[in-house]
Amino acid sequence: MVNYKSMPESEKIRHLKKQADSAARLIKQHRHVCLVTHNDSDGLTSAAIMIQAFKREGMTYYHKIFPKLDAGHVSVLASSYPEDFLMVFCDIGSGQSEFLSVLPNPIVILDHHVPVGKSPAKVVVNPITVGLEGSYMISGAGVSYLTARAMNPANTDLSSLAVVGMIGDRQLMVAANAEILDEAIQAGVVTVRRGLKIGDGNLFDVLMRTTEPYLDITGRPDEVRAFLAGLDLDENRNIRDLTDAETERLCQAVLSKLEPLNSPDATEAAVGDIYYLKNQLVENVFDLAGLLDSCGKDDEFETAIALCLGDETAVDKMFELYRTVQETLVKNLAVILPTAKSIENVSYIYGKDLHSAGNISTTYIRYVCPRKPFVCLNEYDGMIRISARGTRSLIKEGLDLSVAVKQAAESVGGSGGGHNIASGGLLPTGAETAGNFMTKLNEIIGRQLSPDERNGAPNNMPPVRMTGTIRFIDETDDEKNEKAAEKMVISLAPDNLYGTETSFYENYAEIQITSEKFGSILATADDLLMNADGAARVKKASQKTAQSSQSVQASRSSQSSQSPSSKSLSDDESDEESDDE
Ligand SMILES: [Mn+2]
Repeated sequence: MVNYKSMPESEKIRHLKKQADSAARLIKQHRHVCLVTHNDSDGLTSAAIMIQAFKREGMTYYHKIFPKLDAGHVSVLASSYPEDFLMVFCDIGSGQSEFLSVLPNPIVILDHHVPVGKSPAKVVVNPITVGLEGSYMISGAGVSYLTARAMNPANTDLSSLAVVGMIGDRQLMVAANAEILDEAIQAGVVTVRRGLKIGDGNLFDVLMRTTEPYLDITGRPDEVRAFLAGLDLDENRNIRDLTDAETERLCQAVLSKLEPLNSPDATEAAVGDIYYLKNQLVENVFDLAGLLDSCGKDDEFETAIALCLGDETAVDKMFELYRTVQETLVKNLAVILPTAKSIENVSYIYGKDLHSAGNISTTYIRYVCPRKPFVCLNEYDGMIRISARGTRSLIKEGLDLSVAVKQAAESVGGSGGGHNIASGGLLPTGAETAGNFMTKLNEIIGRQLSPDERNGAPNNMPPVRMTGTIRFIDETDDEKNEKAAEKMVISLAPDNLYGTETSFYENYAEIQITSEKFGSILATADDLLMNADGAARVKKASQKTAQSSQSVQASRSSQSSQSPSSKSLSDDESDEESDDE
């Protein structure tokens, strides 16, 4: 048994790629495939990646798309395709081992959701099985891309679609995601620009209908106009054509609107890198991810796949659909968000026939109240659909929604699962069931977030506070002049995180992390180093494309000073380590 827990991240990625190699080998032994994918933008881009990989091998394929896989779907699959067809599941299938085991076909699963039960698949490629986070380090499209690339190195052009999947699933550019982005930049299929992380279009229009970020001006024409006038920006300008200075002005204004929330998830979702996909018909990654999501919800699967495969006739139709979906969502949010209630450990909305429950949940926890986990209960089609969301700081405090929703749902005769930060479930209908579910969920989340419970420490113990330090050092004269270490520390924005502080010195910069729990110091350090590594790699790659050598130096220096510092952190506190496990 391999111990993935203590393995460095790069090793975990290497193991994931080994799984992708096995999947690629098995796929290439088959001529006929049935591809089954999820219906969101990550699932649809996974599909587009695999379809192109199959085509390039001269394989024939059939494609099915499901929002959720149940026993009925699987029995239809079993009766529709001959037993020698390979079944490939993308961005779906990890939670359905029991159903899938009725399939006589060989199975490959390319997924990033939490595996449940013993999978009947011949090959599973899943980051969680090698100790990587499926919720933010790699998406279904990322896993599919690794497999496609293992099938043929010429498939690196498909990396741009993998980037769309990451964005669609709201993942972070860290770990495997950072590596894939790096490849996409190297391959010339993606370019990066800093700005507001929203689609292209005229300023008034995009600010009216964009819900990420959801601001106090969203959907309100007078407020949007006043906001733009205050920034001296013409409402008819295309956001893509703004100068760097204008973009910065817009970003700062949005950031200051978000400041009172004190939520790193919100600021990161609003401002940062925008990826332009040079080999896609829709270049702005936020536009393409949004378009695909709205197609998925509207059952316009074929149009979505056609667009990813380069069918120009699909573009106008999809933009129209996307705009309608966005406008409807903005209207719905204005009505629904104020109906939210809050109990001890969780906020919730209970509604009937709600559209886009997932978007409601994400918007609420990110832009209304990030302090508590949020659950949307949507009574629809004779069932109650659950959509639960957390934040990364809540995860650090012990929240695991995949476990909490599953246990609470099962206690009232329902089912559930997903990721620690975002999960879903189904309950039998009825106000009493909903009430019992919420009571149970509140109790479980309360336990998860209780410090005593996680530490296993006896009550009444006085808290011991520990501090870990990460030091970034300017090692060369060039770096000293550029203040590379200082820039790296500032770019990590650790002050947004609980219990961290930064200090700057002549030739180095430090981040101190203080906590009562050794585990959270490690987790925070791990996150920061991962982000530093990702930032350094992305920067290096984009600088290379821009042919500028300066910042490459900066990223190298910060990278090279990481390992000794992180080692000293564990050395200092090594006697505490056993408590954490
Ligand atoms: Mn996904």
